[in-house]
Amino acid sequence: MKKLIDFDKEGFKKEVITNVKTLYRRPIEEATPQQVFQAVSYAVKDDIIDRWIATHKEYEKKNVKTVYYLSMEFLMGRALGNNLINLTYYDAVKEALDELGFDLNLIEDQEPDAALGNGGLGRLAACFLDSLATLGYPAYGCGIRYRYGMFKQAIKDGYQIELPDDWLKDGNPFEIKRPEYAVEVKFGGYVRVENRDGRNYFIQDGYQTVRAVPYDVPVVGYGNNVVNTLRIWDAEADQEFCLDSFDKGEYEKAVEQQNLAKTIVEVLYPNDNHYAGKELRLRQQYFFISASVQRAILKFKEKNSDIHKLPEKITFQMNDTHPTVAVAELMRILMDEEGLEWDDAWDITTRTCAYTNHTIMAEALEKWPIELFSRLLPRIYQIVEEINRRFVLKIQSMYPGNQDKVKNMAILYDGQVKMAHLAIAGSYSVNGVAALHTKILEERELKDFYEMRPEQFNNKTNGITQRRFLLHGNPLLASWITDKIGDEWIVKLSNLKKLKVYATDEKYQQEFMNIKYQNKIRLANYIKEHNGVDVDPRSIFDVQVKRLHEYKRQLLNILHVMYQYNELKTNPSYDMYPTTYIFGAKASAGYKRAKLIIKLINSVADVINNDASIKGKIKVVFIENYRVSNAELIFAAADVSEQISTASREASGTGNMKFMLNGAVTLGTMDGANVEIVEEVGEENAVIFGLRAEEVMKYEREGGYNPKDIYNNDAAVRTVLTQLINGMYSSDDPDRFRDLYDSLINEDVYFILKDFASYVEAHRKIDTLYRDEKNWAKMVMLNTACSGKFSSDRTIEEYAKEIWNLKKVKVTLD
Ligand code: CJB
Repeated sequence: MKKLIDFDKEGFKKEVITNVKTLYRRPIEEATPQQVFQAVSYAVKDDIIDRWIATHKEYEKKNVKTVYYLSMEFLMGRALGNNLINLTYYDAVKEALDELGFDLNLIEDQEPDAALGNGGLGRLAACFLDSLATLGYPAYGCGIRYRYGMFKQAIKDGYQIELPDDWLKDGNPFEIKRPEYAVEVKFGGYVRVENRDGRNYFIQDGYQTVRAVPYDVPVVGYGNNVVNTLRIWDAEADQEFCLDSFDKGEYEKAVEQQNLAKTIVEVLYPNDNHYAGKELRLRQQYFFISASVQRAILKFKEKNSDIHKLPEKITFQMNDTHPTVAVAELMRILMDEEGLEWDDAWDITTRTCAYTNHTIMAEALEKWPIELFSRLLPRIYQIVEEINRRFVLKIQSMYPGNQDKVKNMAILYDGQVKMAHLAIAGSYSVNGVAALHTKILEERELKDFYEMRPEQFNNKTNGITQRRFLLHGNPLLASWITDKIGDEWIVKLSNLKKLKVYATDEKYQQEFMNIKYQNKIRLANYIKEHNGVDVDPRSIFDVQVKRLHEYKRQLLNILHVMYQYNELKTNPSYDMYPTTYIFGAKASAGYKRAKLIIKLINSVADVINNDASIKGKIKVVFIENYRVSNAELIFAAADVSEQISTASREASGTGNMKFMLNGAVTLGTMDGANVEIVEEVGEENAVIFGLRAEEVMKYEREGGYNPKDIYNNDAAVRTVLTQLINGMYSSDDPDRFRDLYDSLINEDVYFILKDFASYVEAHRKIDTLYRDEKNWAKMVMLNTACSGKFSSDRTIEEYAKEIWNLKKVKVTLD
């Protein structure tokens, strides 16, 4: 691995020992692993801080343009290992700790995941931060310092249980509180108009305030001295809680403010691709947006005197609809605080904001009841009303008399504030996250907006960081690759294509497959330790890990397992390669059907894993508490990557890319970025099945299809469906899974039965391909070799050039 700095091993060891002493009043021999983790992290932070300061000095000196990535979610995972990797001294620290008698892997395991996100959207934000720092682009991530992150999942009697994620209980060694940058955020009250010197000023009165206090977390670039900032906001009561107050009114007000502040940042909403419409969620959104935008403007003004230059120095990139209140907040600041007129403010705002759409799922697009929105954010609501009034005039002048256009595009309609429409009206760029997704936005979901302003739309296919998901997560493969092609792939993933020549060479095939085998053993050990299930590393590891959602079709996967089990039991000539089906998924706490699917997977696992008669041909494993840290082990060990969403529904997917990078074959539908994966690796090196997006959308236009036709004509489907309600997997309560049965037989909105036969065939194909060892090795090696496009470095270069207009900065240390 590239050496950035001469690592002073002895100095580092001393610092760790001193840290244990000063933090815990203990000699290192008596320190717990958690204490060693803290001490090591503080020693690493020491190195980070110098680079952090140098980076910001450089940014200020050059007065650079900065992107503010506004996101409700940053699914960062653990920091220590990643920071060591990016400081380029992971191996050296490992050695230093060895000498002190500690195993770095075990020390890393002491760190809780920073799970400030749900799934793909939050993890994408984290990968983007890694790439921005590595490429040397000035950037802030802006989010919320949730007191409790994504819940911890336990499985009890096959059911998901949610436990609070108290991730800050031992303290977060990398963060720094910055009270000097605190700002006030106002909620509620009313707006009064005051005329001064012939101009109307809008003043919010009778409001409650919350103090937003930032915590900065360093984001270390790979081997380049750049350290960017993830700024997450905590909320504090505005007034000191005055315990001596005998004035009951004052006392109650103080308590109220304390509670308001506390509840805002209390917990991450555990919904993925679904919004619940809760008032507290809107509070969270405005809280972090107002704080982030206010702070960004203050910082801008330190170096720039003309507010009209804002678009030259800042882009606010809005990660989905969640932060789109930023459009109105920026308008508020420009008009009410900077004194600009509407047109001027609007011109600046619409050249400063940009919006990324991450989903076409209707239930994910946020719409707030006007009643709630205007009560909570009275001044912001006024501004939204005016934005809407002008926007509707524009629609009417472009399409006179066309009421449908107004209905489809207005920001305020049917008593609701439509956040996606606000985002589009207020942004200079709207992007989708994979080619197919962007096409669907342009041609269907956002067609009217696209027709009005096609130049606003663009695609930025998602990516992932190879630093975490290969260099850190799969050290064996990483060093094999470096052996073959040098280590530049760490910052230039397209180099992996140089591996193609090895894919047909038997010696290298064996090396590659041996690494896969070692990684499978590592995962098998994890499964044994956490699930108590023995799995055979020689079996096919067929993996589906992602959030549980009906559109992602974990149900299709488990129905197929049930089908295969039937074949094994009843068809003497049925032959299959031993396969371990591995699942990992959290379901939103309130998503009943998703939770029932988890129970089904575990119930099927119970029956099949305990049936000796099938001689272990099928094993089913549900990995508890799927999260970033165990994901790294899982991707490295997979043979088959299940990416089986209903075509058109998965905007992109990013797990698909992590599997590919680590040498797994995609078994998937032509959805999201799967389309581009197949384009890169070739159809012969993936297994594709099911309806295409156009076919799905055609059925939908024509009112769906009739699942009963399939039930009536396909005996295998019939048998499997019957087993959902005959007690085979729920002997204590045969009706347990009836809801799943009913959903399939009556509507099947996700085309599970429709795609079933094709899915069965796809699995047969995997089985045949896997038996041909040489060809399989070639396939998986080509998957790794062709995954270069899917680095988030490529994605970020595209954003930086085509949307943000950022310049790279070089940082040197004195
Ligand atoms: N996505 O994770 C979420 N949550 C949402 O609320 C909406 C979308 C996902 O975003 C990822 C990053 O763009 C996509 O890869 C994924 O397809 C999408 O579901």
